[in-house]
Amino acid sequence: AAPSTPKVFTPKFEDYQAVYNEIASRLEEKDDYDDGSYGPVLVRLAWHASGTYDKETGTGGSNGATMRFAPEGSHGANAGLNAARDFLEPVKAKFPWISYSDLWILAGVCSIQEMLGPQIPYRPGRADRDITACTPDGRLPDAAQGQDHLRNIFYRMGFNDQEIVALSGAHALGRCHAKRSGYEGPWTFSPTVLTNDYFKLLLNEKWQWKKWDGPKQYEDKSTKSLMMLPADYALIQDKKFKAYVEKYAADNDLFFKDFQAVIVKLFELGVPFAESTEKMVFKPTSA
Ligand code: DDH
Repeated sequence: AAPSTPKVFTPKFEDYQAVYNEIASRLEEKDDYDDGSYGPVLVRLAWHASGTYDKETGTGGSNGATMRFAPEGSHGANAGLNAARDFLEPVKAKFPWISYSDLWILAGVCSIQEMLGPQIPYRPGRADRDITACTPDGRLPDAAQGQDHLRNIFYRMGFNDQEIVALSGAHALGRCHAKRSGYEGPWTFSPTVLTNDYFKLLLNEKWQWKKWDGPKQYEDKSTKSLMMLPADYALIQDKKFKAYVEKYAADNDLFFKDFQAVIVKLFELGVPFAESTEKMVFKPTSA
C-alpha cells in the first residue's frame, strides 16, 4: 500500500468567504453593542494591529497579532480592543486553520464592506508571532497632538499627506468611550455606515472646545452631540491636509477610491506574502 501522507489543509477563496460570512452574520446578530454594531471596533482592531509598523526596522504591522499579549494589549491606545478580540474568538474556534493575524484583518475588511464601504481586496498569509515580537508603546497616534505628530507617526509607516487624510476618514465610524480613551462621543450621525461625512462635518460645522472635566476635545456648536479630537481638527489647521479634506468632503466616490487603496496598503504593511498570493474580493452580504 502507498504510504499515507498527512493531509495538509490548504484554504481556498471559498474558505475565506465562509469566514467572512461568519463574521458578517455575527455582526448582524450581536446588534446590542454601542450604536448597533461591532463593526467600528473591529476596524479599529485591524488598524491598531497594522499601524505599529516601522518601515526602517520592518518591525510591527499586522503580521503577528502580538496585541494578544499583555505587553502590547495593555498599551493605552489599545484600551477596549479586547471587545473586538473577544467577539472574534468563536470565529477562530470554528475556523481554527486561520491565524489570528489574518482573522483580525479579514474582520476589518468584512466590517468596512458590511458598513457599506468600498470593497477591500484581501490577501491571506500572516502568521502569528510570539510575545517577543510585541512592539514598544508609542507607535500609534496620540489624539491630543497635531500635524507634526501625525506626520511623524504616519511617515514612519510609509504614508504621505494624502494618505493620512484618506485614512482619517475612518472616523466616520464608531465613537470614543470615556472609559477607554478618556474622550467621548461619535464623529458623525451615522457611525455604523462608512461615508465621507467625517470630512463634511469637519469642514462645515462650527467646532468649539467642549466644557467638561475630560481631555481637550471639540464639540459641534449646533447640536453638541458630535466630537472631534485635536488630532482630527489638525487636518483643517494644516493647509496641505486641508486641501485633501476639501476634496473628500466634495466627492464620496473619490474618498472611497482612495480609502480602498490606502487601507489595503495599511493592512499589508510588513506582511511577507508569497509572490503568487492573489487578492481576494469578498461578496458583501447585501449584494
Ligand atoms: Fe481612530 N480613534 N485615531 N482611527 N478609530 C478612536 C476610535 C476609532 C485616533 C484616535 C482614536 C485612525 C486614526 C486615528 C478608528 C479608526 C481609525 C478613538 C476612541 C481615539 C482616541 C477610542 C475609544 O475611546 O474607544 C487618532 C489620534 C488617529 C490619528 O491621529 C490619525 C485611523 C487611521 C483609523 C482607521 O481605521 C484607518 C475607529 C473605527 C474608531 C471607533 C472605535 C469604536 O470602538 O467605535
